[in-house]
Amino acid sequence: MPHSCWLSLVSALGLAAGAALAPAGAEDANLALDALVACSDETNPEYAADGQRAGWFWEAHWPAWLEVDLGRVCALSEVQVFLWWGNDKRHYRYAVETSCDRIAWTERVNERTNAAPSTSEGRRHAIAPAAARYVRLHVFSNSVNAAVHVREFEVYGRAPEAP
Ligand SMILES: [Ca+2]
Repeated sequence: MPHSCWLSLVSALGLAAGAALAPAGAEDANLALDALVACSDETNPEYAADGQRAGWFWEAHWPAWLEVDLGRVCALSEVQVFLWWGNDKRHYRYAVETSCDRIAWTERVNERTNAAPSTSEGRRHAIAPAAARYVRLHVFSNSVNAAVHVREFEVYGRAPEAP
C-alpha cells in the first residue's frame, strides 16, 4: 500500500509507528453498513449495504463492479460477500480490491476460479492487514445466467475517530 496511506492510518488509530494491524477481532464492525455505495451501472447499489443479507439485491449484467466508500482510511480485516442463492447451486466468480485514494488499487481477494455454490452463509475472506478507504467488488460471472446479484457486501475493520 502507499506509504503515506499507511502512516496516516497509524496516526489516526493512535498506533505506534511500525505497528502491525491485528487480524479480525470482536471489536471489528461492518464499516460498509449504510456507507456510500457506487456501481458500474448505478442501479440500486444501496441494497448491497443495507444490513439485509437476504431479500433485495443489486443487479447488473456481468462483468460489473460495486464500490463502497468508507469515508476515511480504515484498518480492514475481512470482507463477506452475499450473492444470490437458491436451489440451482449457482456459483459466482469475483475479486475484491482496495484503495486509499481511488487511484492505486491492491487486489485482496481472487475468486476467479471459484466453483463453490452460493449459499445463505455467504463467503468470508480475511484481508488483514489492509489500510483502505475504498473497497471494490468485481463480479465476473455466475454459472447460471448473465446477471450479477449482490445481496450484501460487508467490510469489517476499525475506523479512526472522527477528526
Ligand atoms: Ca442487502
